[in-house]
Amino acid sequence: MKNVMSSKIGFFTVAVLAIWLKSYLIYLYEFNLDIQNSMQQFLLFFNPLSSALILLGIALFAKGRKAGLFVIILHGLMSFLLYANVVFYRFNTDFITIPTLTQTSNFGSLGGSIASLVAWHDLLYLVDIVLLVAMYIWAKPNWSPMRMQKRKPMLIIMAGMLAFVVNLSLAEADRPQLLERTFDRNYIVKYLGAYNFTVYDAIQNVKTSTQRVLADSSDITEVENYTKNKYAEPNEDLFGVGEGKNVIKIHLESFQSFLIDYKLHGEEVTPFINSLVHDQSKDFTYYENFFHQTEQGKTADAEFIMDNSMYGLPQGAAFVTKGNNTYQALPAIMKQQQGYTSAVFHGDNKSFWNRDQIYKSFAIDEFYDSAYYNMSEEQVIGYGLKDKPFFKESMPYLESMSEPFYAHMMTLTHHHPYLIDEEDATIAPAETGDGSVDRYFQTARYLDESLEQFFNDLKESGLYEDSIIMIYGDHYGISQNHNRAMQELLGEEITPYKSAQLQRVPYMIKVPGVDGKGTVDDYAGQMDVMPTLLHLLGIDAQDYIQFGTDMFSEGHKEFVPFRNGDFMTPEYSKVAGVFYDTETGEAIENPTKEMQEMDETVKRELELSDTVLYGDLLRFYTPNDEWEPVDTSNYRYEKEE
Ligand code: GP9
Ligand code: MN
Repeated sequence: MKNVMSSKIGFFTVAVLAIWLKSYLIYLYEFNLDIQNSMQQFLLFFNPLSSALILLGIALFAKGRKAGLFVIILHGLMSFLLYANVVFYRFNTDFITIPTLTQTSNFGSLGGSIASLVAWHDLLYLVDIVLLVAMYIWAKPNWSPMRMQKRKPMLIIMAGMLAFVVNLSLAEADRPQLLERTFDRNYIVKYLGAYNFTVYDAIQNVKTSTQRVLADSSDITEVENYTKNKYAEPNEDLFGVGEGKNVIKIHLESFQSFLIDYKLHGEEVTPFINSLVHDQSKDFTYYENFFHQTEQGKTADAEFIMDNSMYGLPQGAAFVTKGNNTYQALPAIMKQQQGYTSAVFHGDNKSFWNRDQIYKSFAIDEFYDSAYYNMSEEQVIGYGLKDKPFFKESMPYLESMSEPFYAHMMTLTHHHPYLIDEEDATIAPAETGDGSVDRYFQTARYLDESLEQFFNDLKESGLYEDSIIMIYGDHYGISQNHNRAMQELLGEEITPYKSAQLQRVPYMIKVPGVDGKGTVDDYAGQMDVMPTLLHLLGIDAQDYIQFGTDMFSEGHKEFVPFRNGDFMTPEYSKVAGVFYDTETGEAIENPTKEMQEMDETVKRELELSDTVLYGDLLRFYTPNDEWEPVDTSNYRYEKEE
């Protein structure tokens, strides 16, 4: 012991081991990080090391005995950051982010109860600090008063960086695009640790605030001119027909339109959904040329687009990186204009995709996340709750909502890698040898059955008849990495053009009192859903900044931009830089002027949407006299016990 302590390096080593061990214990006992495999288990253990080496390593540049003091100070700061997260987590089941620190409302409610969030056993988290101080006092006289050769701390910091690179590569192997796609705070802490998460969060915030500071109120004018010009007047026969009706919006996870009427082993894969498409009772209208417009934010992008009629970002998820912007979202408009209450139902942790933050800006009243459901082992698979228990257990919550309501039901089981328990599989897998493609049909069948069960329950509860019901697919489920298997199943070559065609997702809608039109072939995208719904409710979409147009309107614009700049129209389309005849799929060598202009329009539309998000421009925009900016402090998604 004396030997170890007789050198600064020995003291430093003890400090590193202490913070490493403490961090790991806190991860295990204080946070619920949902470790799913041994790689995640290993990374959870490994991740504090790099931060400890780098941060405490810096202290060793200090002269002589002071180095020890700096080690203690940095160790103390790391401990403080970690402990602050522990306390914050106990209340919010989430980690501290810079915006949460500045939102005093978060702490307002926390202030009074902070005492109740501190536990006696927390004193244990101080033990290492006390020990380090004692050791320092005791061992310091033996230390050399000289500055350490710079080489040593340099080497230590480099070792820390190396550990970080190894850590990040292993994390990316387990969860590709971990940082680019900005999934979930839980994931970053699980894979990279609480300290790296803070650094990551700080970088994100500097980026965001610079863009925001550079924007001013005149920037919104150009956007407003564009959207007002694109706006399509409501169809007179339908304007307001749905006023005061409950709205139930159902999310079909990863559901692509090719599943509709698809037969595997001679059986329909989704007989119930097919029956809605070929609806004999004329309830539903089905859009066969409806496309998702999502990017890396996947589900979150779909939600974002459909509730704001704006594009997600080219990189990452707007839900996460623009989670504190000002919005004039569908739930807020419905609430302010017609007194709707709103809720989202989803059997996953509420912080995934930063939902628990951004939903406040959308003025979503209730968020029934996994905390509201029975998440026992047999009810859960993959990301979270299985769809059948999800719909079942949602019914009482749905029935308890005050009317009129806007309810968003988000399924989860039909999600990559399409895991399914044997007892839930009612169709044999496909036989391409590509596991996730083969199972895709099984989880689609399960989703189909769960939807049928939900429809039966809606009918029984009396909610079906008089509600507007919308069903949509959020994004593709089978990526281009699976072209070989898809080729086999679809019996045709998957060219880039065909891949773009496969971005069709279902959209169907039932409006009480209005006959469904069966299958319609108009081209539309997720962007168009919000103005369509607003007009059905009798709210003019014109007041708001929206990039989509009412699908039922005569003036509906039939071009569907994709987030990467490609687009579809009924006549021609652009895919990966090449124009095609949409009908024949033939490449067009000499695009007409109209096609080139469309290309420009699409680019401009995407850019304008991005400026709104980057500059947080809606804070400068007042839609109409009645509009009240959303006060996020009115919303909280903690389940009351
Ligand atoms: C997670 C779920 C899945 O809560 O919404 O998201 P995805 O991976 O499809 O974006
Ligand atoms: Mn999804």
